[in-house]
Amino acid sequence: MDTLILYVKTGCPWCQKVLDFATEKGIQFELRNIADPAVAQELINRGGKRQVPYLVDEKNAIEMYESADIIEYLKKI
Ligand SMILES: N[C@@H](CCC(=O)N[C@@H](CS)C(=O)NCC(=O)O)C(=O)O
Repeated sequence: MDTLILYVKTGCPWCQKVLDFATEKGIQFELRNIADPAVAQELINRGGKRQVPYLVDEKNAIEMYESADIIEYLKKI
């Protein structure tokens, strides 16, 4: 599987929900934490707002906010 990037924030329950689901399914991410202002700016440039979790699947040119949508997407890949 190609690299999946997940923008997260420490202590974010919605991020944790996605991370727990991914662990169950054996899916791995490159994690980017928006505690780093440069990463937060990168997220805003990509998606338009500062909200995590945010998934990037570069191979399939898919990017999305919303933990429930991310989990539904991960079920299909
Ligand atoms: N409905 C969204 C809620 C996401 C959400 O509320 N994320 C918070 C952190 S838990 C956030 O990004 N807040 C902006 C910030 O922390 O800068 C989801 O399920 O993904």
